[in-house]
Amino acid sequence: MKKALITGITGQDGAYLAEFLLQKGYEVHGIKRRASMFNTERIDHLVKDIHEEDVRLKLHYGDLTDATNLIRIIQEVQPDEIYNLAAQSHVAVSFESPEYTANSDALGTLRLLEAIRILGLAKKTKYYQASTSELFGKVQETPQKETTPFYPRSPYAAAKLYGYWITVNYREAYNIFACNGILFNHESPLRGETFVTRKITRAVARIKLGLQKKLYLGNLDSKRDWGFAGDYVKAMWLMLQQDKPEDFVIATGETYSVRDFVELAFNQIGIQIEWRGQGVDEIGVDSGTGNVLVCVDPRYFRPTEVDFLLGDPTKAREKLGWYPEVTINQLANMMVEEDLRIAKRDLLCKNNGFEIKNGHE
Ligand code: NDP
Ligand code: GDR
Repeated sequence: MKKALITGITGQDGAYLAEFLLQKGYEVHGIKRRASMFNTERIDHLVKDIHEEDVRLKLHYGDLTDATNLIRIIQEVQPDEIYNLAAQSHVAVSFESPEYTANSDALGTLRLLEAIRILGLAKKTKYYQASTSELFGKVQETPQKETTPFYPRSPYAAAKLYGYWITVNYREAYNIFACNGILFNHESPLRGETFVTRKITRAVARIKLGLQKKLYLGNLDSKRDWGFAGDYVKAMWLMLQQDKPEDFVIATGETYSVRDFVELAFNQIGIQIEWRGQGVDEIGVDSGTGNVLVCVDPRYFRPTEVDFLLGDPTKAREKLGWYPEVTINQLANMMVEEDLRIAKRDLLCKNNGFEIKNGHE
């Protein structure tokens, strides 16, 4: 039985990848951080009681900032494949915590690769690095492909740039089977609530049920190539099944603005959004009732923005046989449906006197 180790298993991609690898018959090990509350909600359905037999998903406490801990876990597990998905993954937050972001996202990558080398696993353990379309940053060429020059525009992207190149370097220097997946934005009902698509679909559901009045957003003009996370984790696995390690762009080849996604999401509940005004005064109005549903709040603007992302997944299609299956409309639909289910539960609780935690940004 093959063994995989996933860092960031409690995140969106970790949850989809763990499920995918378990279905493929892997023994899956995951690294989770110690938190003051339970933090395994996304994978609870996959975790068996540890006292049962045939437990194929095992969790270890750890952190990408702690090298000795990573070495111990890798030594114990002896994985055939490591998927490094852990990161401080929020671009806006990286401007607030740049040093921590560099420590976990840049040096964390180095720590894992060094662990493979120190433990003599260079021939055995294949390594996947969660690289990102944020590397392209300021537009140099469109659509963006494996050979497009990088121009990072945030502490997050700069940290991931180090992660990208140190992965290439360990591949070339020590013959480690190491691949960068340069993944464009991918979303799902499991997406963190502070990323823009989920923030939008969650607001749409809560507005529909009367739990929220308005949605406040930052830059409505930026364009992203949004795919479905469930499709993208398959590409991660495919990269590690090739004869030789290479880097791949994973994208849909279509791009939409934040404004477009707002319209799409409200369409799912039968509301047409009409835009009025400009810049910070722009508002999104329900064309049926005239109610203002969307406002711009400059606090969500970033010091430097990535304006336009559009990926060219030709190499992945030709070499991995990978292509995205879920369209942007299906994606918006599945996210709004799930957020409606959650909002209905919240409303039921509220109507029965239980206050629901709403989180803060
Ligand atoms: P999430 O933010 O949903 O998940 C991040 C995971 O990393 C969580 O499990 C989190 O743990 C864990 N983590 C954060 N910091 C540390 C640390 N210091 N030590 C150990 N674990 C840590 O991200 P996604 O699932 O969306 O993304 C997965 C990876 O892919 C990330 O590296 C991201 O940067 C990258 N990426 C994502 C894209 C996307 O569109 N989703 C596109 C391109 C790249 P906890 O649950 O405790 O917070
Ligand atoms: P991104 O995703 O920065 O592309 O990084 P995010 O969803 O945070 O932002 C996308 C675009 O939407 C604009 N925006 C807002 N963003 C957020 N979060 N909140 C808002 O209110 C808002 N209003 C407008 C942003 O300015 C931006 O232009 C994601 C992460 O998953 C990274 O880890 C990953 O590497 C990249 O995708 C590819």
